Amino acid sequence: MKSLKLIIAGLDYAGKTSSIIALREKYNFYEKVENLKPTVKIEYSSFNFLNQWEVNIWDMGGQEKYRQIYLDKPEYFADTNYFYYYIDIQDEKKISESINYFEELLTILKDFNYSNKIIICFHKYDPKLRRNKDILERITSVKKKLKQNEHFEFKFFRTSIFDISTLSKAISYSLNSLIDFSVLKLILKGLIRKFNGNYAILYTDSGVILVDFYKEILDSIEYEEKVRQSINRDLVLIQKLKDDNVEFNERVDYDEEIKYLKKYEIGDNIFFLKMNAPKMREEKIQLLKNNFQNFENDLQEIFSNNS
Ligand SMILES: Nc1nc2c(ncn2[C@@H]2O[C@H](COP(=O)(O)OP(=O)(O)OP(=O)(O)O)[C@@H](O)[C@H]2O)c(=O)[nH]1
Ligand SMILES: [Mg+2]
Repeated sequence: MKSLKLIIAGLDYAGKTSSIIALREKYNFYEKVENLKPTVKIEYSSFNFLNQWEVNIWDMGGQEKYRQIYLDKPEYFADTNYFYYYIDIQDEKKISESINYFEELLTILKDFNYSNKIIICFHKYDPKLRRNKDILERITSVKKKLKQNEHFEFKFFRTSIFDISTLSKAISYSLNSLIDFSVLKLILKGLIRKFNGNYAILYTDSGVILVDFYKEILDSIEYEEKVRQSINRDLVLIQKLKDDNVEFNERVDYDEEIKYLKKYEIGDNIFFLKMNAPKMREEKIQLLKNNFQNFENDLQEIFSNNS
């Protein structure tokens, strides 16, 4: 297996360790997170991605005394594959300190020729704050202050432990670029067209989003909210199936729309494909299931070429 180094940095209390726990557990983690102590220096954990990569996570405790240690010894940042920077968007008082620290780290990353995008998470962007004017203005103003230069490209996310889909999207952004999924993306697009679907998402059994495709809808705030909630339900379900070791093959929900989730086992990997579509006749549902069945071959092809 290939090793990857993923760093998560930011000031103390930004929510780094909480996010790692929330992403790993997906439900019933709130108590654990509420009582978290500050991370002492660096906490290491690792994560197997598709049985091909061992992703080593460096959760860099952000208290001042630890930051000083890292800045004095930049080697900590050598050979970083993915760099995530957390900014607590609720804490206005610490924003400028956070930007300063970020800029010091950028200098170090530049010296080590860090080459991927820098991922910036505006964290604690909780669902109830989504239309909060102060927070939105703060995000805009921080973005302006962060100096993008010829060395780096930034990618921004708004994340919260109260919406796991936001965390999954942030981490998936890096991981799903490791494999070329363009063929699968086209297939999902085709499925959406054929069944007039709203969206189709391919997950790993640890909740990484490998490929997703959304039908474009103009009324996007409401639509986005619906998609987020749907992804959160999928992520919790997929995690529970794993935690409780439940036999599962497929599931169709007939609400006001059809929701179809199917599990695939390809070699040692487990995947789930989800599609939401408007109500359809029984024959069409059967056709949808046949199409999902065929998708197994497409997965097989991608993963036999990549292993
Ligand atoms: N409202 C809100 N609170 C959060 C969120 N994420 C984390 N927190 C809270 O923020 C506090 C600090 O979180 P930690 O994960 O310990 O922060 P950290 O960045 O790891 O801090 P250090 O280890 O000192 O660097 C915890 O009490 C969490 O409950 C979030 O998305 N929203
Ligand atoms: Mg921590």
